[in-house]
Amino acid sequence: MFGMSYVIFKKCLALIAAIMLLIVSVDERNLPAPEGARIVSRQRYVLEDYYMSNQGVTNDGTYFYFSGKKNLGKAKMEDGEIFRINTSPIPKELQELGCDHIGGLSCYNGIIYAAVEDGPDYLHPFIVLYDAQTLAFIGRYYELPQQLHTEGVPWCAIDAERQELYTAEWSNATVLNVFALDDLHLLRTVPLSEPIDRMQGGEVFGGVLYLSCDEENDLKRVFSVDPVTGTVQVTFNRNVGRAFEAEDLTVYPDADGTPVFCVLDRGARRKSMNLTKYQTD
Ligand SMILES: [Ca+2]
Repeated sequence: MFGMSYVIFKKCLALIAAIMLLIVSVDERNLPAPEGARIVSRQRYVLEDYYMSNQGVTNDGTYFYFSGKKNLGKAKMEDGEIFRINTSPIPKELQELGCDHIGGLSCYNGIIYAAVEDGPDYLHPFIVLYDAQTLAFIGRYYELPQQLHTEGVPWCAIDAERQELYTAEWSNATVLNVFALDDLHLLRTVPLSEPIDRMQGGEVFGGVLYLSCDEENDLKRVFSVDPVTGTVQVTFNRNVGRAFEAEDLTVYPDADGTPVFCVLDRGARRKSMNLTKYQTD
């Protein structure tokens, strides 16, 4: 009897998911094509997958790792299906400080580095470390200088070659913060050639920091920053439309070593997430 109920429950969920996917695809019908890049593919997440994937994304070449506000998720890159979750990843002592939001992710050497912040005063910006295999908290976190993160710490990006981790103020950022990867002490700040607004996430590829920005226009551009010189450039316009909220991004090489940019967007109805893959022209 229980078995039959479970089968019916799963079929109902699948039907609801199919209807939701149909509805959210309507929101994307008239979006203009990106400029400076083309869309390779797009994956949509609804229902419980939405809650696992609405903030952060990173990859290790085999798996995508996602964060929701209070969750972590893991998917094989080949199919994008989320198969492992952690529904209570924020350590208790950080929760007691008011930390209730996981933002952007980056990963290195089997460890996920997650930006975790409190609110509404943003007094405690943290980087919290998780085991990439299990998604379990590994017992290490680092509090970042609050005066450099007055609006929290929405993302972090690891530069494996330079053994550094980057953050910045969420909006109107004028400097890039550079930390040593081993113990996250501040090494320096690098002035940016122009301020960047509403940065939602980043990743380093080929020595360049790429950033997803939730601009208050329809472009939702991807920017690049040279972490040494601070030079800011536009990489491409996504033309996603302001009804969507741009979130984190991650980058991986295709078979030829050319970068594939994977950007998360929260859908117009805030019930779905898109992971869209782009390659530049
Ligand atoms: Ca990321």
